[in-house]
Formats: sequence, C-alpha cells, structure tokens
Amino acid sequence: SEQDLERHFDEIIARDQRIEPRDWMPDGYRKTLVRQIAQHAHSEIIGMQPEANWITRAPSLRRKAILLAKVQDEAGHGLYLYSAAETLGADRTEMTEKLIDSRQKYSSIFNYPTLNFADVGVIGWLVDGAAICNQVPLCRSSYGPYARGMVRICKEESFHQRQGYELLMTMMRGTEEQRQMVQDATDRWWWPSLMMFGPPDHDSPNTAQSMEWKIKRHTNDELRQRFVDMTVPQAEALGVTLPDPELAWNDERGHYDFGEIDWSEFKQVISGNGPCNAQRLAHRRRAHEDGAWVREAAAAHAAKHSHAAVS
Ligand code: FAQ
Repeated sequence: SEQDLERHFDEIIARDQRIEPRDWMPDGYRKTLVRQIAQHAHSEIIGMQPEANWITRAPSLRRKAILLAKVQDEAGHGLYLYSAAETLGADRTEMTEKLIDSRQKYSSIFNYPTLNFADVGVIGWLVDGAAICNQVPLCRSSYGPYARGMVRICKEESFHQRQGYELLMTMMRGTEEQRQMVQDATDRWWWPSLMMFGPPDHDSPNTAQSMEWKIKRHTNDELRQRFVDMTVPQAEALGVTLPDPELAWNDERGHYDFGEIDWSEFKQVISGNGPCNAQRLAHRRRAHEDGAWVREAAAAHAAKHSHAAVS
C-alpha cells in the first residue's frame, strides 16, 4: 500500500541510505529534486558564457588552453546534471525550453558581466569556491544519481578553484595595474558570490523540507558562513581587501561577522532584472535555435538506424 511505500521511503532517509530512480518517492520529493537539479544544470550551461567571453582574448596560449578546458568541464557538468534530472522523469528538451522561457531559474551569479581578465581568476576563486562549499555536502544528498554526479563535479570544481587562485597570484606578482585589476574584480564579485547561497534561512521557503528529506544537508546561511570563514584568509594571502567594512573575526562565535547583503539586488537579479539576464538568455536561445538542424539530423539518423536493426 501507499502507506507501506511511504514508510519504506522514510526508513531509507532515516538510515542515511540512498533513494534510487526506481524506488517509490513522494511527489514533492521528486518535484523538489527536479527543480534543484534543473536549476543547477542550467547554471552550469549559462555559467559557460561569462568566462567564454575571454577565450578569444586570453593573454597567452597557456591561459587560453586552461580556460577552454574549464568551460568545457562546465558543459560536462551540465550534461551529468540533465541526465540526473532525466532519471526522475524530467525531459531534457522541456527543461531547456523552460530555461529559455524563464520558467526555470539558473544561478544569480551568472548575470554579472566579466569586464577584464582578472574576472576569470576571481570567478575561479570566489564563484567556484562558493560552488564547492555548497556542493561538497550535496555528495551526501539522499538521491543517488545526484549525489554520485556531485562527487565527480566537485573534483573538477576544486581544480577550477585552484586555477583561478593561481591566476590571481600571478597577477598580484605583476604590475600595479594588474594588482588593481584583481582588486576591482574582487570588489565586484564578492557580494554576488555571497548571494549564490540563496536567501537567508528565515526567507528560504524550501530549506526546511529539503533538509528533512536530506536533499540539502545544511542551510543557506550555514554554508554562506562557512564560505566567508574559508575565504577571508585566502584574501589575506592574496593581498586583496574584501569590500566589507564590517568583516571582522568574532571570537565568541568562532566565525567572521560580515555586513548585510543587499537582498533587494538579489531579488531583482533572480526575477530577470540583473545586468546581463537578457543577454544570457538571448545567447542561450540563439544557440538552441542554431542547433535545431543537428538535433533533427541526429533524430533522423537514429530512426533510420532503428528501422535497419528491425528488418
Ligand atoms: N540564484 O528556498 P530557497 C555553478 C531561488 S554553481 C537563483 O533557499 P533552495 C558552478 C530558489 O531556486 C551555481 N535563484 O531554495 C559554476 C527558489 O526559487 P524557486 C549552481 C536562487 O533550492 C561555476 C528561491 O530562490 N549551483 O554553477 C538562488 O532550497 C563557475 C528560494 O530559495 C547550484 O544550483 C540563486 N543564487 O536553495 C559553473 C547548487 N538562490 O525554485 C560555471 C544546487 C535561491 O522556488 C562557472 N542548488 N534561488 O522558484 C542548491 O543548493 C539550492 O538550490 C540553493 C537554493 C542553495 C541554490
């Protein structure tokens, strides 16, 4: 009976075991996972754009090869995640259509422009750093295909983070102008990186239920604090200032205190009004339309092939 199935599901969650695609699951669990995984996949794909902007203008062959590889990794992450969503019954074409019609979201962070090459380094350092902080606990998420996908993605994200930090270290050893580029990029990306973790806990409609289902393992504010604590010493080692006068070690809490995030900016960006939302979606829509003939040809080829196999 439905009750037995539900009890079995609850037991798997309580024992910290994994739910697999063929297992029974509550509708809400499936829906929440599809929402989060689709949003995550879309973020990887849209997230290719800000850095790809610099591939043709990378300052050396070595930097260009590294950047190409990183952007290709992001495409790969998107594909693993779309596959994970498909195990829940989601349709890939439909997900893409929902993205380009603004019916599904992608991360707020990719709606900011990349103005100079230091932005490539700062995206690696702060954006991939925040992504790792958020995603390492997702390796223990209760849904098997998502958790396993995260293991591989996190390994690659760690490499991305290191390449960003190394790029910035190199620039900081360069000219005064290069050091200023790094500081300027840090100033622009710091607050949006903190927003990646989502709204504060008291304003996060999905957290409580997702924690109960062990889809999420920590709240948005817990992970944001972990990121701040991890990043302050890295900024010191790099020699840049984080743009927050209220940032200070709090001995009592054993954490860094930090200033108030501009949540009205966050709300604007996630409702489509950030600096690059229109550009990002227009680019994604164009790429999808330009690829139509490839999808048609692949489908025609597959159909021919399956007829041949039958006869
Ligand atoms: N941007 O109730 P909550 C990367 C939405 S890393 C846009 O707290 P939840 C790597 C949220 O969907 C970036 N929307 O929601 C990379 C919900 O709206 P909905 C991707 C946001 O799900 C690096 C509403 O606000 N990573 O791509 C954001 O419990 C460099 C209420 O929020 C992931 O997606 C936001 N920042 O917690 C790639 C990680 N925050 O759906 C290329 C997996 C919240 O009800 C280059 N996802 N919203 O309409 C998660 O961990 C969670 O989904 C959170 C949000 C923590 C993002």
